[in-house]
Amino acid sequence: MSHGWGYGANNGPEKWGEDFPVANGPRQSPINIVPKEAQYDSTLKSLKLKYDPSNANGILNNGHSFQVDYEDDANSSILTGGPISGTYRLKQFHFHWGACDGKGSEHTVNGIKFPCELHLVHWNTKYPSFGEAASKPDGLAVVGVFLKIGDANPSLQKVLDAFNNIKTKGKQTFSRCSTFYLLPGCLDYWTYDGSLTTPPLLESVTWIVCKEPISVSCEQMAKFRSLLFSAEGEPECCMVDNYRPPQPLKGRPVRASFQ
Ligand code: SG4
Ligand code: ZN
Repeated sequence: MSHGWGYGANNGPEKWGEDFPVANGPRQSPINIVPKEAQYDSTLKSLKLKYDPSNANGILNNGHSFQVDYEDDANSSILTGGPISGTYRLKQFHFHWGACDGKGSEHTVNGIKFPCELHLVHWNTKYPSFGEAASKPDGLAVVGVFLKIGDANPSLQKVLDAFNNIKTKGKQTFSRCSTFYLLPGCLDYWTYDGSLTTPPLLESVTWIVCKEPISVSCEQMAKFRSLLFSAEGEPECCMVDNYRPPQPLKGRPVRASFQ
């Protein structure tokens, strides 16, 4: 991987293990979720997400995805309940998507891929910072939400409107793009112990994958695909297929919050 990791033939998920041996570790993500093999766990609590859109800090094209960063110096946007104990703070959210609608999600359900998957990344406030939490087994909790083609999603529009300013790698816009409520109506979820889905692939993530998708229109998906992996002045390379395929379960239980 001479030019750093990415999603291309020469630096994509198949090659990540060369620089990051944990790629073949015991709790890698994403996974294929097989609903009939998930164990209903009546002790799982309901998810409590309290998000303050006014502490969204700006949108960044990091050359792998784009992310909306949050100020995380106070408990303004937090996740509690669900499979976790304590309080986890929202750090950022980002997406993974395909070149066409038949692929793009990282998790799959019965082998089925969705066109896009949203990840809301939180860190455990029992640690002093995101950086410290990111290497602890209970350091991070990521809520995954599938997107399926349907009506245009008004909550996405504010983010999409910023895309002209973050077309290339390294671009950032500080417009306080507020008002996302990007969660499905029903918060039933599957949960399992996993990892970051990009290098450094740290095995520190409690995954919480929502059963119910949210909607996105074809036109909105087309806008995602107009972003570039490449930096300004480099040959243009469309930001598509920025997902890692499912990894071996290796005996891990997948629990369901619903019957
Ligand atoms: C995306 O590349 C994000 O933009 C990254 O955010 C994120 O890394 C990475 O995905 C992995 O996160 O939920 N898919 S994932 O496991 O959150 C981290 C940043 O680079 C460390 C900040
Ligand atoms: Zn992600």
